[in-house]
Amino acid sequence: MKEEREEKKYKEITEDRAVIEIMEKMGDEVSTIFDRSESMKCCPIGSGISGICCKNCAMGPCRVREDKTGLCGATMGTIAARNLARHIAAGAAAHSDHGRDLAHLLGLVAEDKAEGLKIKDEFKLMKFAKNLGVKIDDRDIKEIAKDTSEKALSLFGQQTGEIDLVKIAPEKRQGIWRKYKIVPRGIDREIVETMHRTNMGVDQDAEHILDQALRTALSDGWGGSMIGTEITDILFTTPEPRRAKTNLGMLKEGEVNIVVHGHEPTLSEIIAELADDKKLLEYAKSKGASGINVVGICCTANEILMRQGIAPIGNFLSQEMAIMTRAVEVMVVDIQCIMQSLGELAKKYHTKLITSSPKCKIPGAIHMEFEENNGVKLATEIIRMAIDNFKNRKKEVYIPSITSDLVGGFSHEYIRYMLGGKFRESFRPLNDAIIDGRIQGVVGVVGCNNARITQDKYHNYLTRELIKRDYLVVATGCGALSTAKCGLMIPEALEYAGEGLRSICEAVGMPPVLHLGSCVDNSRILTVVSEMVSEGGLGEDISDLPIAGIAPEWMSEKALSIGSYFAASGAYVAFSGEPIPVESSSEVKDIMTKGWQEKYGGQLEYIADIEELLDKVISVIQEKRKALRIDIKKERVLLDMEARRTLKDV
Ligand code: SF4
Ligand code: MSK
Repeated sequence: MKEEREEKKYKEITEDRAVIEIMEKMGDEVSTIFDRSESMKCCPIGSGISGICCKNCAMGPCRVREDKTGLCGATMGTIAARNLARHIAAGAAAHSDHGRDLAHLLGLVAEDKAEGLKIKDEFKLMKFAKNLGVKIDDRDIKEIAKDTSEKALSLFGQQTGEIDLVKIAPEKRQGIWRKYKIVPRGIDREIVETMHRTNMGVDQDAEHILDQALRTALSDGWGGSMIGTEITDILFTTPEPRRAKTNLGMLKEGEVNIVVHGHEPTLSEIIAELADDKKLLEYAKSKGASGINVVGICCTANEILMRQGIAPIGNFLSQEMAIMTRAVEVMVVDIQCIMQSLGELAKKYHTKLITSSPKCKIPGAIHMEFEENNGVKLATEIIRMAIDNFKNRKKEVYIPSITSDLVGGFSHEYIRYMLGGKFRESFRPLNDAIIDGRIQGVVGVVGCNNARITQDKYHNYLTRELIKRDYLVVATGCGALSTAKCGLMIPEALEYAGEGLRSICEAVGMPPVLHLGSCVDNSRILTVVSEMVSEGGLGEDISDLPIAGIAPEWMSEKALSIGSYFAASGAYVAFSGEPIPVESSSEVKDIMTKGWQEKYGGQLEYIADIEELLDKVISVIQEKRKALRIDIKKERVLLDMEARRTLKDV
């Protein structure tokens, strides 16, 4: 009976069998995020369900309701808009600062000042340089790279005008942004202005504040994140699909296990490459290990999965579980989504937790700072430290023997190639499949895990329901890893797909769910939808396309920035799980739904009930199909030559 109760409890916290096993075996030894989420309930004011709190000056914090203002007279709508805008600014800052580092790194690589790194995708460099207006002609590749780095960096400090990358968006979309004055002028500028405008006593009109929040979010999606994605491809290659395996079962008992975690690809790429180094392998063997096993967590995992086929062993909520297997010699973390609890947790095991970014230190961790000119040296040192730590495993390891296959790494370039073939690469086949109804639409199921919701449950449920109904799903971030863990990211998952989607996926040779990468790689989805528009047949703007985005288990401020840049780009976006922190303000909710829909053709809303959310996403897409007049299924008619001659319009 007790066991049954325990089993039930674990099923409520996660759908991941490997996490359940670890919690069952080791859960009593330590406190995990699941324990803490039980003992500490969410603050209803902060989540915006029963009230809104402002602490933007020392006369507060002021807790307000619809009928009660703050000391300065700030209304609930103003405060909710200000709070959301600040969250978006923080999310945009995180993505964009990541992009800035890569832009800086590209310049150092061009000058041969970054140890172990080189330009791996020259073709992509040319394309990106062109988009930034950098002269190409027959100039040396390193000169082009240097200028591209400088131009990309200049977008952060740009003060006026428009950031160049918005020109990738359809013309009509750019016109909408110009009409409402939300084209980003410079990436840092928009973040700073949002912080200024939301300071005590500045911008007090909710709609006006939220327009600036959208401009800030756009500077992330079409700016910082896009720079991050493009330069990562230039330096580490543009992803192509790779078969790999996922989940905690990819840790290896007899090998030295190194987990890379966070968001940056740089050091982790070098560590993954060096794991095959003969000398290091010999050193590992001399210490009793049979090999060196590099695996990943969160978006660092997505980055190295896409380019090196390295196994992601889990998403956000699995990070503590990895250490609890007692099999991890070293966990190297860089930036974002790293739980502070890892510091204390690692002390209870033999795991060495290493922080590698100059931006992140964690109490209890060893700080070994990555600098662009010490990559190989530092990676070697870390691997040797892991090997030396192998003998220190205190107790018997426990690795759940649970893995799933996956195919990961669909860049927009590869999708074009996959759809059209080597000489005719294009999005035409996708648009045609949508027009003839075999694919009903494209839905991004993206974003985090959240300890307040059963891990992976919503991601997996929605993905299954969507592919069953002939919607192609694209996934990024931790959501992508949820889907991969439950086995939906392989061609074999086509047995769960509807007939139409299956026929297209079989013809092209792709799974029904496409792994597009990490959180910054949501910018790849912007490129895909822009290309779908320019391919023709599905309207003139992103807002005409039968597409939608869902972040069903969102947690990070970055998700709010992503959701907002998609809404500002013309997509319907729904969040579930925990509410967006504006729920108490009907004024702000109206602006973000009806208001944004009218102005920008997209919107962002929270829907608690997952069935309701699914119905809403489907009805929005079906409305778009109707508006495009592709809602009625046409029978495919095969014409002979005589019948063709009678056709007037071909
Ligand atoms: Fe209160 Fe106004 Fe100060 Fe906010 S800015 S804490 S609402 S007085
Ligand atoms: S890691 S931002 S929990 S997706 Fe990109 Fe996952 Fe969300 Fe972090």
